[in-house]
Amino acid sequence: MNIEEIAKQMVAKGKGILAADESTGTMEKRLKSVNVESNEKNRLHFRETLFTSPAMATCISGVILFDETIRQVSSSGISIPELIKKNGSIPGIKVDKGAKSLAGSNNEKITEGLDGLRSRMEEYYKLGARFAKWRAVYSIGSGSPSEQCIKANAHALARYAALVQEAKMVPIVEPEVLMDGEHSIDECYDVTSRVITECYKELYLQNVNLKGTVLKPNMILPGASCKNKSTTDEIAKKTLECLKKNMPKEVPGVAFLSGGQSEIEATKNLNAINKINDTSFNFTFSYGRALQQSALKTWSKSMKNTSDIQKVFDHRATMNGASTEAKWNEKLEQSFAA
Ligand code: 5MM
Repeated sequence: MNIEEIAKQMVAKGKGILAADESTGTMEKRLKSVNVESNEKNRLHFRETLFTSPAMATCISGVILFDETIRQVSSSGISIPELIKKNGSIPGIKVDKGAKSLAGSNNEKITEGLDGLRSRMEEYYKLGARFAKWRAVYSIGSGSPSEQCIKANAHALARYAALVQEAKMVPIVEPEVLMDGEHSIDECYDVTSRVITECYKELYLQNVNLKGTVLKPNMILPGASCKNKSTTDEIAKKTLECLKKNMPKEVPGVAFLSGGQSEIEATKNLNAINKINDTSFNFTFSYGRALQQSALKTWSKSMKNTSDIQKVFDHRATMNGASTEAKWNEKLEQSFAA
């Protein structure tokens, strides 16, 4: 498959991406929150339980892996990327080295990881990855994000994307405007517009083939501590408007991050966006927390009970799959029998 075909498959209707690329530090926090020790064996066990779940074939188009996981071997003896492929999904890899302090800024972040990326991409291709992910983060605050932060991160995202395409893989471009803070939904709209516009300026400059990319943005939401809450319809309307205005038509689709929304909110909002989608873009999910939270809790209670854990994960994946086609509703949500 060429990169344009892979990108289309990643955002195909009815399916979405499982973001299982938590770095060791983040995984430690997640496992600690359910009182499980974070070691290599436990991290692999949880992830393998999801990767062998029936919903992988029906609702998951791709899985983003962390460097540790792409090198691991499953209990059935095949490598993790092979296992993912066998279950009908595309293996991908997170290649950034994390958001670090941006020199000369007021506490803002720049995502690092460009040095040596060309040779790392060659290796990841050999290991089976067919797409990659790089996440930039932006906080909303007084004077933030600055032009400096927006431009520096857009440049890095575009340089990354060009290197990924050179290695015949699809870059997921993830500029995440964080939900933390008291900002309004309109401030989120404005900042996200500036961030996305700058990303595409840089992607053009670096000659990235937009048909072979996927955008992974935040939805347009009020800050988590904002007093004025927004309705699902308002979130959907503003998210669609923002992306319509700032995304080039060539991009095949969008795979949203969940960014701290609850599992149900993330599903509901995606469904509402798809209900009013009048564009050529496919809107799907690339959720980490909003796909894994309940499954992680179930796993922590009884690691050996694979069928219960997979039931919980399959339900979430199925609900989000339905949302990509605007077919989700409360009744469907309640259909889950634990
Ligand atoms: C799954 O979490 C990803 C990796 O996080 P760290 O590098 O901080 O360990 C993260 O990039 C994720 O892919 C996106 O933020 C989407 O995840 P959510 O949980 O926001 O849907």
